[in-house]
Amino acid sequence: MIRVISADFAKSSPSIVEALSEGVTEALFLGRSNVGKSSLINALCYKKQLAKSSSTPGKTRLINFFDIAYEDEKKEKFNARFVDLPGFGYAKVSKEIKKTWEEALNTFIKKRVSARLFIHLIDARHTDLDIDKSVHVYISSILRADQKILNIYTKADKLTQKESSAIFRQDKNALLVSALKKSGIDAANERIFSLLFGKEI
Ligand SMILES: Nc1nc2c(ncn2[C@@H]2O[C@H](COP(=O)(O)OP(=O)(O)OP(=O)(O)O)[C@@H](O)[C@H]2O)c(=O)[nH]1
Ligand SMILES: [Mg+2]
Repeated sequence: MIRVISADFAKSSPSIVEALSEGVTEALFLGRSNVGKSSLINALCYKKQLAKSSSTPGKTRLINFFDIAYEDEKKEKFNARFVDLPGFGYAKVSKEIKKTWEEALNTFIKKRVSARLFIHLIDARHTDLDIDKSVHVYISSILRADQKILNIYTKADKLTQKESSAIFRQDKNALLVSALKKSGIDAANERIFSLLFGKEI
């Protein structure tokens, strides 16, 4: 089994210009505002307030970098970074601010050489939203040969048994997680690790 043995805040930056230097393999967490990006990062790292989460949408306004160390069964260590991003589609700011944020976010996503994995978070209760379709189309359109996309369904604790079965019928390998109940977290970490480092575990 793979484990996160350390996770530390590294830096916040408003744009790619101030971002950490490239080099460490990165997983970018994206999805609509309030879907649970920051909460999932905390759960994956077994920490409570590493990434700031809030019930008010639009909490994450900067690009936040976290240094992660994984350890495999043979005690080999692997360094990675998790990048917590502002949510797409947060409307409650002025058009001008929204435009500035979205441009900064798009530039970062497109230009970040170290980005190897786009983790697209989708609310398990609403798997068919237009905004998620646009996010998917957008990431697919800029995806380089060395990059992958992983979908993770969040807030699984809010689903009935019947609703979660429906998700698995659509996609038998679906990753369904709850940051609240800490379910699906180990499976998510293993999938993220193997996509980042190309290793099956
Ligand atoms: N029930 C439940 N609530 C969750 C879960 N994950 C996150 N939440 C709640 O959803 C809200 C938003 O969580 P965040 O992690 O801040 O979401 P975010 O995607 O980072 O939001 P922005 O930074 O605004 O884009 C908070 O009130 C969380 O407590 C979960 O697994 N289950
Ligand atoms: Mg956030």
